Amino acid sequence: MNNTLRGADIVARSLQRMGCRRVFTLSGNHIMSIFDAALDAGLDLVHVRHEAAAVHMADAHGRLTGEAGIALVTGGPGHANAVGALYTALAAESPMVLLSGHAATWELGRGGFQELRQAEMARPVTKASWTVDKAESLGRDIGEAIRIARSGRHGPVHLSLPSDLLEARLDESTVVWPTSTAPVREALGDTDCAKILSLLAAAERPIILAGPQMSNPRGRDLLANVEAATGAPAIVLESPRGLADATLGALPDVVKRVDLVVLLGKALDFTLKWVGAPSFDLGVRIVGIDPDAELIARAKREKNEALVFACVADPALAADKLTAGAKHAALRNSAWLAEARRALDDRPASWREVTSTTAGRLHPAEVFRILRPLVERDPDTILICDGGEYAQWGQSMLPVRRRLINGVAGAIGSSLSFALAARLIESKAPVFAVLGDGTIGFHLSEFETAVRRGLPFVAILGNDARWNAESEIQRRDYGANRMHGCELLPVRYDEVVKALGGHGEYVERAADLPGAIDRALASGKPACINVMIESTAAPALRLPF
Ligand SMILES: Cc1ncc(C[n+]2csc(CCOP(=O)(O)OP(=O)(O)O)c2C)c(N)n1
Ligand SMILES: [Mg+2]
Repeated sequence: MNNTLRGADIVARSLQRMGCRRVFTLSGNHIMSIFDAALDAGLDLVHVRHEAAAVHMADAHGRLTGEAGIALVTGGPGHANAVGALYTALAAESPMVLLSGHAATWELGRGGFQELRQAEMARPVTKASWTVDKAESLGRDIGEAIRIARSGRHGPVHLSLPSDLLEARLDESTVVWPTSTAPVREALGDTDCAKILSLLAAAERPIILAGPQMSNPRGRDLLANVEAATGAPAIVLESPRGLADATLGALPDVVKRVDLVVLLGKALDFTLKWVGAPSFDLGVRIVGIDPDAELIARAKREKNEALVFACVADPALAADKLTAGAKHAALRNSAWLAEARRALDDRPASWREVTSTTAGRLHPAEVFRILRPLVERDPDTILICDGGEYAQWGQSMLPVRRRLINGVAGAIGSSLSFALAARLIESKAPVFAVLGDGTIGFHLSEFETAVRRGLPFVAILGNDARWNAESEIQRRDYGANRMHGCELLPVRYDEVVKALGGHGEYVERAADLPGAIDRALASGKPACINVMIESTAAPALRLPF
């Protein structure tokens, strides 16, 4: 048998051919053949401590690069652990592929080792999910999965790989290798563009709301351009707190007054209160631009004639075309734009002075006043925000171009995995992760992965010894005397990180924080600055400041 290949070699070589050299993974019986094949294909296996972390890392890779991130896990329980994290990637519109080992085809229905209906399990949290049925088509299916992940509205795709197909040997001439992965991107038509620009021109107080896919620096640049050209403030809604996300300042006051909403790849959903009263004016009109015809149809059902125009188009291509078209039409509404921008970007003057009222604890605003010049020092800095109330202060006070948040899914716990993946992409600029003490527990052991791989980042942990976001709900809805089940211990997470081989700092006074951050950055290690904070509700910004 000359020129024979294992199925596993086809998988590894296909990934290499597609330019996916880095694979986030955790070992397991079903996939050891791929680990072996990775040696010859030159794949870099970043192996982690929990399958969900591998998915979060592939998600971060997808969001930061626009290329598909790849996660590889074993079958059964490994796959089950990974699936939860796909929910975050789906809601964040992140292009990534989860490859899972799988019981051999001859075992199925017979009580095979770790047998599980994996593709069905992943289907609700992916754009597409299937089990490869022939060793010959492993390569083609991987190419197809990557293409789907990067087409239309980006998102995760799952492939299950039965172990007998991975171990099968076949003649190289029978292999179907992946071909072009050019993603499908629908352009905005000339007539549609003209129609949308005329609606924008006729509006007095328009706004453009973009979806998570536009949250990368390129998307943000396109939005800045379309905003400047049309006079309509253009913002990304990427948080489960939606209009009320602290990043967006007094957006709730702005949207109350808008007369036209242009949804630019933004699903009409709970995050924007379905563009309904009382959050929006009853007479508001809506334009929908979306890569997904089904979401346009859903918006039509929801809004009827208030949806005055809708079309299928890629949001980035549409933003570019609207910008070019608006320049010619000289559309501008500068007074409205200036007013809206102030509401979105200004912060209360009192935040410059606010300090903690509890000895030995900082107010979150003190932490982020100190951190702000450090995130602004290098334009390539990557900021990651994750968790409840404390991280909302960070999102509100740290304007950066490169930012990852846990996203519309509202699932906490991804930030350490994100930080590690971010450092693999950005070799020089600082990577900061802002997270709460509840949140850090989900994937604390990824500090070991980061130490092992030599991937420095600085976690700025806000430790209030509680799941405060939920405590705040209890205080608000049930009363201060009914707050229970959300307390944690004031753990020395900095010591845990030291034990895992990283750098740890413990801070109880604002004056000690700058030095701690400097030492953490200088250590060249993955670091955790354990900042004791007072429990503080997320900021709710309403005009006038
Ligand atoms: C996976 C997941 N589990 C639970 C929740 C509910 N939840 C949201 S914020 C939060 C508290 C986070 O606590 P911490 O990280 O300490 O931040 P804090 O609110 O205390 O600042 C919880 C439990 C969630 N969003 N996602
Ligand atoms: Mg907390």
